[in-house]
Amino acid sequence: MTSSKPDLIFSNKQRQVKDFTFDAQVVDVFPDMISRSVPGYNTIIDTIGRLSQQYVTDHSNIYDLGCSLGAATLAMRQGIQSDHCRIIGVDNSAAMVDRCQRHVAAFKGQTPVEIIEADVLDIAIENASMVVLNFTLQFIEPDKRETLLANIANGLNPGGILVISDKMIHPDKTCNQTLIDLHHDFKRANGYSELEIAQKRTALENVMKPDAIDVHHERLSKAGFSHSSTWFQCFNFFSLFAIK
Ligand code: GEK
Repeated sequence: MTSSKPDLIFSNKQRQVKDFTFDAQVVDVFPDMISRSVPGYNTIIDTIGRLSQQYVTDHSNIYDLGCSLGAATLAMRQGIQSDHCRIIGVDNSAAMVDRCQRHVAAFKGQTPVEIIEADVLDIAIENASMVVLNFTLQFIEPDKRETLLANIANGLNPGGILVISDKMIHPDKTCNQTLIDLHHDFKRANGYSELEIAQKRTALENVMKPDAIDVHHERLSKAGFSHSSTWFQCFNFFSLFAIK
Protein backbone atom coordinates (compact mmCIF):
# COMPACT_ATOMS: atom_id res chain seq x y z
CA MET A 1 0.00 0.00 0.00
CA THR A 2 1.30 3.45 -0.86
CA SER A 3 1.94 5.91 1.96
CA SER A 4 -0.95 8.13 3.03
CA LYS A 5 -1.55 11.16 5.16
CA PRO A 6 -1.04 10.57 8.90
CA ASP A 7 -4.15 9.57 10.83
CA LEU A 8 -4.97 12.50 13.15
CA ILE A 9 -8.76 12.00 13.11
CA PHE A 10 -9.13 11.50 16.87
CA SER A 11 -6.20 13.66 17.98
CA ASN A 12 -8.32 16.63 19.15
CA LYS A 13 -10.89 16.34 21.93
CA GLN A 14 -14.35 15.97 20.38
CA ARG A 15 -17.37 17.24 22.30
CA GLN A 16 -19.35 14.20 21.26
CA VAL A 17 -17.64 11.27 19.56
CA LYS A 18 -19.77 10.19 16.59
CA ASP A 19 -20.08 6.60 15.34
CA PHE A 20 -17.21 5.65 13.03
CA THR A 21 -17.94 5.74 9.27
CA PHE A 22 -15.75 5.07 6.25
CA ASP A 23 -16.08 8.61 4.86
CA ALA A 24 -13.71 10.78 2.78
CA GLN A 25 -11.75 11.83 5.88
CA VAL A 26 -11.04 8.17 6.75
CA VAL A 27 -10.22 7.30 3.13
CA ASP A 28 -7.52 10.00 3.13
CA VAL A 29 -5.63 8.44 6.06
CA PHE A 30 -6.71 4.81 5.68
CA PRO A 31 -3.37 3.07 4.92
CA ASP A 32 -1.71 4.87 7.87
CA MET A 33 -4.70 4.14 10.14
CA ILE A 34 -4.93 0.43 9.41
CA SER A 35 -1.21 -0.31 9.58
CA ARG A 36 -0.83 1.54 12.93
CA SER A 37 -3.99 -0.02 14.40
CA VAL A 38 -4.08 -3.65 13.24
CA PRO A 39 -1.21 -5.86 14.40
CA GLY A 40 -0.01 -8.15 11.62
CA TYR A 41 -1.90 -6.33 8.85
CA ASN A 42 1.01 -6.58 6.36
CA THR A 43 1.61 -10.26 7.19
CA ILE A 44 -2.08 -10.96 6.59
CA ILE A 45 -2.10 -9.12 3.24
CA ASP A 46 1.04 -11.02 2.12
CA THR A 47 -0.50 -14.33 3.17
CA ILE A 48 -3.71 -13.61 1.24
CA GLY A 49 -1.47 -13.18 -1.82
CA ARG A 50 0.25 -16.49 -1.08
CA LEU A 51 -3.08 -18.32 -0.63
CA SER A 52 -4.33 -16.94 -3.95
CA GLN A 53 -1.31 -18.51 -5.65
CA GLN A 54 -2.33 -21.88 -4.19
CA TYR A 55 -6.13 -21.79 -4.41
CA VAL A 56 -7.22 -19.65 -7.36
CA THR A 57 -8.18 -21.80 -10.34
CA ASP A 58 -8.53 -21.03 -14.07
CA HIS A 59 -11.81 -19.44 -15.24
CA SER A 60 -12.98 -18.50 -11.73
CA ASN A 61 -14.01 -15.40 -9.81
CA ILE A 62 -12.21 -13.97 -6.77
CA TYR A 63 -14.06 -11.68 -4.36
CA ASP A 64 -12.58 -9.08 -1.99
CA LEU A 65 -15.55 -8.13 0.22
CA GLY A 66 -15.14 -4.81 2.02
CA CYS A 67 -12.11 -4.10 -0.15
CA SER A 68 -11.39 -0.53 1.14
CA LEU A 69 -8.42 0.66 -0.96
CA GLY A 70 -7.77 -2.76 -2.49
CA ALA A 71 -4.74 -4.02 -0.54
CA ALA A 72 -5.95 -7.66 -0.62
CA THR A 73 -7.10 -7.29 -4.24
CA LEU A 74 -3.63 -6.15 -5.29
CA ALA A 75 -1.92 -8.91 -3.27
CA MET A 76 -4.13 -11.50 -4.98
CA ARG A 77 -3.59 -10.02 -8.41
CA GLN A 78 0.16 -10.43 -7.83
CA GLY A 79 -0.20 -13.94 -6.44
CA ILE A 80 -2.62 -15.50 -8.95
CA GLN A 81 -0.94 -17.97 -11.29
CA SER A 82 -4.14 -19.06 -13.07
CA ASP A 83 -5.64 -17.77 -16.32
CA HIS A 84 -8.98 -16.18 -17.27
CA CYS A 85 -9.85 -15.12 -13.72
CA ARG A 86 -11.59 -11.97 -12.55
CA ILE A 87 -11.27 -10.15 -9.21
CA ILE A 88 -14.36 -8.37 -7.91
CA GLY A 89 -13.77 -5.89 -5.07
CA VAL A 90 -16.88 -4.73 -3.22
CA ASP A 91 -17.33 -1.87 -0.75
CA ASN A 92 -20.38 0.13 0.30
CA SER A 93 -18.45 3.35 0.96
CA ALA A 94 -18.61 5.55 -2.16
CA ALA A 95 -15.46 7.41 -1.05
CA MET A 96 -13.53 4.13 -0.65
CA VAL A 97 -14.69 2.78 -4.02
CA ASP A 98 -13.71 5.96 -5.85
CA ARG A 99 -10.20 5.98 -4.33
CA CYS A 100 -9.82 2.21 -4.71
CA GLN A 101 -10.64 2.29 -8.43
CA ARG A 102 -7.94 4.92 -8.99
CA HIS A 103 -5.45 3.13 -6.73
CA VAL A 104 -5.87 -0.28 -8.41
CA ALA A 105 -5.65 1.28 -11.87
CA ALA A 106 -2.19 2.62 -10.98
CA PHE A 107 -0.79 -0.94 -10.81
CA LYS A 108 -0.18 -3.36 -13.66
CA GLY A 109 -1.55 -6.89 -13.54
CA GLN A 110 -2.75 -9.79 -15.70
CA THR A 111 -6.04 -10.44 -13.92
CA PRO A 112 -8.87 -7.96 -14.60
CA VAL A 113 -10.24 -6.16 -11.52
CA GLU A 114 -13.67 -4.64 -11.07
CA ILE A 115 -14.36 -2.50 -7.99
CA ILE A 116 -18.05 -2.08 -7.28
CA GLU A 117 -20.03 -0.01 -4.79
CA ALA A 118 -22.48 -2.38 -3.10
CA ASP A 119 -23.41 -3.95 0.20
CA VAL A 120 -21.68 -7.32 0.54
CA LEU A 121 -25.04 -8.68 1.72
CA ASP A 122 -26.59 -7.88 -1.68
CA ILE A 123 -24.09 -9.32 -4.13
CA ALA A 124 -24.20 -12.67 -5.88
CA ILE A 125 -21.15 -14.88 -5.37
CA GLU A 126 -20.68 -17.17 -8.36
CA ASN A 127 -18.04 -19.59 -9.62
CA ALA A 128 -15.62 -18.45 -6.92
CA SER A 129 -12.29 -20.06 -6.06
CA MET A 130 -11.35 -17.50 -3.38
CA VAL A 131 -13.28 -15.03 -1.22
CA VAL A 132 -11.74 -12.57 1.26
CA LEU A 133 -13.42 -10.82 4.20
CA ASN A 134 -10.37 -8.97 5.54
CA PHE A 135 -11.60 -7.07 8.64
CA THR A 136 -15.09 -6.65 7.16
CA LEU A 137 -17.26 -9.27 8.90
CA GLN A 138 -16.97 -7.41 12.23
CA PHE A 139 -18.91 -4.50 10.65
CA ILE A 140 -21.80 -6.69 9.43
CA GLU A 141 -24.88 -6.93 11.67
CA PRO A 142 -24.36 -10.09 13.76
CA ASP A 143 -27.72 -11.61 12.77
CA LYS A 144 -26.82 -11.32 9.07
CA ARG A 145 -23.39 -13.01 9.30
CA GLU A 146 -24.66 -16.58 8.97
CA THR A 147 -26.62 -15.78 5.79
CA LEU A 148 -23.61 -14.01 4.28
CA LEU A 149 -21.34 -17.01 4.97
CA ALA A 150 -23.91 -19.45 3.56
CA ASN A 151 -24.13 -17.29 0.42
CA ILE A 152 -20.32 -17.38 0.11
CA ALA A 153 -20.22 -21.16 0.68
CA ASN A 154 -22.87 -21.63 -2.04
CA GLY A 155 -20.93 -19.52 -4.53
CA LEU A 156 -17.55 -21.14 -3.88
CA ASN A 157 -16.49 -24.05 -6.07
CA PRO A 158 -15.55 -27.27 -4.21
CA GLY A 159 -12.03 -26.83 -2.78
CA GLY A 160 -12.43 -23.03 -2.83
CA ILE A 161 -11.11 -20.91 0.04
CA LEU A 162 -12.51 -18.13 2.22
CA VAL A 163 -10.20 -15.95 4.32
CA ILE A 164 -11.68 -14.08 7.30
CA SER A 165 -9.65 -11.66 9.42
CA ASP A 166 -11.29 -9.81 12.30
CA LYS A 167 -10.85 -8.47 15.79
CA MET A 168 -12.02 -11.01 18.37
CA ILE A 169 -13.35 -11.29 21.88
CA HIS A 170 -11.72 -13.80 24.19
CA PRO A 171 -14.43 -15.69 26.13
CA ASP A 172 -12.37 -15.49 29.33
CA LYS A 173 -12.73 -11.96 30.77
CA THR A 174 -9.20 -11.81 32.21
CA CYS A 175 -7.59 -12.98 28.98
CA ASN A 176 -9.79 -10.59 26.99
CA GLN A 177 -8.71 -7.59 29.07
CA THR A 178 -5.02 -8.54 28.77
CA LEU A 179 -5.34 -8.83 24.98
CA ILE A 180 -7.07 -5.41 24.83
CA ASP A 181 -4.29 -3.89 26.98
CA LEU A 182 -1.63 -5.38 24.70
CA HIS A 183 -3.41 -3.94 21.67
CA HIS A 184 -3.56 -0.50 23.28
CA ASP A 185 0.19 -0.74 24.04
CA PHE A 186 0.72 -1.58 20.35
CA LYS A 187 -1.21 1.57 19.37
CA ARG A 188 0.76 3.72 21.86
CA ALA A 189 4.00 2.32 20.43
CA ASN A 190 2.73 3.41 16.99
CA GLY A 191 2.26 6.99 18.17
CA TYR A 192 -1.42 7.12 19.13
CA SER A 193 -2.15 9.15 22.29
CA GLU A 194 -4.45 8.09 25.15
CA LEU A 195 -7.07 10.52 23.81
CA GLU A 196 -6.90 9.07 20.29
CA ILE A 197 -7.16 5.50 21.61
CA ALA A 198 -10.12 6.34 23.87
CA GLN A 199 -12.07 8.35 21.26
CA LYS A 200 -11.55 5.73 18.53
CA ARG A 201 -12.79 3.06 20.92
CA THR A 202 -15.97 5.05 21.59
CA ALA A 203 -16.49 5.69 17.85
CA LEU A 204 -16.29 1.95 17.10
CA GLU A 205 -18.44 0.78 20.01
CA ASN A 206 -21.74 0.70 18.09
CA VAL A 207 -20.40 -0.26 14.67
CA MET A 208 -17.78 -2.96 15.22
CA LYS A 209 -19.06 -6.14 16.89
CA PRO A 210 -16.40 -8.82 17.16
CA ASP A 211 -17.13 -12.52 17.87
CA ALA A 212 -15.12 -15.16 19.70
CA ILE A 213 -12.95 -17.33 17.40
CA ASP A 214 -14.97 -20.46 18.29
CA VAL A 215 -18.14 -18.71 17.13
CA HIS A 216 -16.50 -18.11 13.73
CA HIS A 217 -15.48 -21.75 13.29
CA GLU A 218 -18.90 -23.10 14.36
CA ARG A 219 -20.69 -20.71 12.00
CA LEU A 220 -18.41 -21.72 9.11
CA SER A 221 -19.14 -25.38 9.66
CA LYS A 222 -22.90 -24.64 9.75
CA ALA A 223 -22.59 -22.57 6.55
CA GLY A 224 -21.16 -25.54 4.65
CA PHE A 225 -17.37 -25.31 4.99
CA SER A 226 -15.62 -28.68 5.46
CA HIS A 227 -12.38 -27.36 6.98
CA SER A 228 -11.32 -24.24 8.89
CA SER A 229 -8.22 -23.18 10.77
CA THR A 230 -6.99 -20.03 12.48
CA TRP A 231 -3.58 -19.38 10.93
CA PHE A 232 -2.72 -16.05 12.61
CA GLN A 233 -3.33 -14.37 15.94
CA CYS A 234 -1.70 -11.33 17.49
CA PHE A 235 -3.36 -9.93 20.63
CA ASN A 236 -7.10 -9.66 19.89
CA PHE A 237 -6.72 -9.86 16.10
CA PHE A 238 -6.78 -13.07 14.05
CA SER A 239 -7.05 -14.47 10.57
CA LEU A 240 -8.51 -17.82 9.52
CA PHE A 241 -9.10 -19.76 6.33
CA ALA A 242 -12.02 -22.05 5.56
CA ILE A 243 -12.19 -24.50 2.68
CA LYS A 244 -15.40 -25.79 1.08
C1 GEK B 1 -8.14 -4.28 3.63
N1 GEK B 1 -10.35 -5.30 3.51
O1 GEK B 1 -7.40 -3.26 3.61
N2 GEK B 1 -20.82 -3.92 2.48
C2 GEK B 1 -19.70 -3.54 1.82
N3 GEK B 1 -18.62 -3.02 2.45
C3 GEK B 1 -18.70 -2.83 3.77
C4 GEK B 1 -19.84 -3.18 4.52
C5 GEK B 1 -20.95 -3.74 3.82
N4 GEK B 1 -22.07 -4.11 4.44
N5 GEK B 1 -19.63 -2.87 5.84
C6 GEK B 1 -18.39 -2.35 5.90
N6 GEK B 1 -17.83 -2.31 4.66
C7 GEK B 1 -9.63 -4.05 3.76
C8 GEK B 1 -9.95 -3.46 5.09
S1 GEK B 1 -11.97 -2.10 6.45
C9 GEK B 1 -11.52 -2.63 8.03
C10 GEK B 1 -11.43 -3.45 5.42
C11 GEK B 1 -11.17 -1.59 9.02
C12 GEK B 1 -16.49 -1.85 4.28
C13 GEK B 1 -16.12 -0.46 4.80
O2 GEK B 1 -16.61 0.57 3.97
C14 GEK B 1 -14.59 -0.54 4.85
O3 GEK B 1 -14.01 -0.07 3.67
C15 GEK B 1 -14.32 -2.03 5.02
O4 GEK B 1 -15.55 -2.71 4.88
C16 GEK B 1 -13.71 -2.38 6.38
O5 GEK B 1 -7.70 -5.43 3.54
O6 GEK B 1 -11.04 -0.41 8.64
O7 GEK B 1 -11.02 -1.96 10.23
